[in-house]
Amino acid sequence: MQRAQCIEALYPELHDKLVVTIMGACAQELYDLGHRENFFYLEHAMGLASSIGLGLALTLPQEKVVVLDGDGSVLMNLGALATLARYRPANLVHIIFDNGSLLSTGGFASHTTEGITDLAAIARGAGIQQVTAVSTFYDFIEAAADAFERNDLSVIVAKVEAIGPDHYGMDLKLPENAFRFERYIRERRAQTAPA
Ligand SMILES: Cc1ncc(C[n+]2csc(CCOP(=O)(O)OP(=O)(O)O)c2C)c(N)n1
Repeated sequence: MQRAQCIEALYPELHDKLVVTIMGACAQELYDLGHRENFFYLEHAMGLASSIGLGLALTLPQEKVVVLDGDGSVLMNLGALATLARYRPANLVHIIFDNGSLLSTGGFASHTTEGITDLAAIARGAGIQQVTAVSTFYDFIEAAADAFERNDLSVIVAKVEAIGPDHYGMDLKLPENAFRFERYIRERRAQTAPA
């Protein structure tokens, strides 16, 4: 299973959700499908995409928040899983694409390579109730559909091949993306606020 294929399948479902991705390959794959104002690509701050997602989910309970993460990034900030479990925002879906690799910076093996570290087990041990580990495209689609419908914190660990885009480059710098994302949220809140 390839992450790009998974993201492409998710894409139509993401139009009404707040989406936070890690940097590099994952961000590029989503961006290449067509940027939307509800997408935020967290550059540089490895390991913090789920922390940003948690903050959004807690402060915007009417929104569904989707975090697209990577194994290397999650390993950089494992405590975030315990924090997610503790606050358990019902509107957060955390998808970890586990390619066993730090792909975006050259493809060095991560701790999940060859089954050494089991991120789904860590998420369960952190106290997250809804954790699904998948390795086929069909199971991924089913797990994502369930998580999007479920009103509970959900984590999906998707084993994917260590394959990324053949190019990098987004015409959207981090500050511009952040300002526009914030404006999108503000305008959406104004539209949906009770009169
Ligand atoms: C604290 C920190 N260390 C290192 C980097 C450099 N870096 C950027 S992306 C990346 C790899 C990310 O790996 P993963 O989350 O597994 O995603 P993948 O690239 O495999 O899609 C690294 C090491 C960084 N941005 N921040």
